[in-house]
Amino acid sequence: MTKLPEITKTFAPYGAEVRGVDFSKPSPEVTATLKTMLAQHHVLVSRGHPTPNDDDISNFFEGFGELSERTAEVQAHYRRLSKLVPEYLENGANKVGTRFMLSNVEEDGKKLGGLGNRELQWHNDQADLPRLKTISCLEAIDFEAGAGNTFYCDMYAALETMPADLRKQLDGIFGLHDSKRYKSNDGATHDEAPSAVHPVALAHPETGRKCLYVNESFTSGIKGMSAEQSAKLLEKLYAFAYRPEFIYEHQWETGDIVIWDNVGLQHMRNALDPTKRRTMRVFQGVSEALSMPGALAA
Ligand SMILES: O=C(O)CCC(=O)C(=O)O
Ligand SMILES: [Fe+2]
Repeated sequence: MTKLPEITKTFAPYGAEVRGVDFSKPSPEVTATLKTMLAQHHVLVSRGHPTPNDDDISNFFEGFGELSERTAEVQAHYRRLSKLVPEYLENGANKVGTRFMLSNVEEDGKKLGGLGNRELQWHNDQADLPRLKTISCLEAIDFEAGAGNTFYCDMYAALETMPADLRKQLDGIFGLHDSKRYKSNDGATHDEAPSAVHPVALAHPETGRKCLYVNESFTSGIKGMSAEQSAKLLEKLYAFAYRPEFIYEHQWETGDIVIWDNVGLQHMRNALDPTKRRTMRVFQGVSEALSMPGALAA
């Protein structure tokens, strides 16, 4: 019988440490258990396990849905991104479909991964694509204490605790998302950016629970509203949502594998401390469902 993972510790205001995830042995029971845990805890931290290899972790996530990195949209997205941030794909196998690395470390004149020490504002990964990426995952390959943590914000809680008059304004409206605001290292913008339209109050495709789905990195406006109206509403929503009681700060340790619900949670990081090493392996996770019928055509 498959041994099922267990929660060994919970964090505040959410997040949990999970023991017993063998990434080399995917099984439907393990996937189902982790999905239930994610619905409850949102962020799962696997700590103190052997580092899985790339193939194992890909097989493991395949149990959850279509691997995001294998979808045509994501491959096109990373091809564009690699023009902007070439080192993003330079982790030994400079092609789409392998692991991406994020790093502020340079060895022998070669960057170990992308993004350097750059700050990242609140976002859902790939919110600028029509297919929702339901799960995201990062592994700390080399993390020096104090290099820079990752922060998560619970957008289910944000939607559910919002004043009723503000919440009501969100019914039936749609956010416009693209990565034009994503800047390259030299400040150039992302002109060929893809775009997507998603409901502002968006239901998680599997649980049906609704969350607030606009974010300060990708959301350029609200469909059908003037720039001024959109900016005003978005500002109000962000002021409500990005507040301390909804935020979990993940304090990384080398070897941590963190899996999170990338629909109901947003994440960000501050600019990193350039004097401290930080290298993360990015697992693209899975992106299976469209946020609404017709989203691909949007
Ligand atoms: O480095 C981090 O803490 C987060 C990275 C991230 O959010 C991203 O690459 O999309
Ligand atoms: Fe991200």
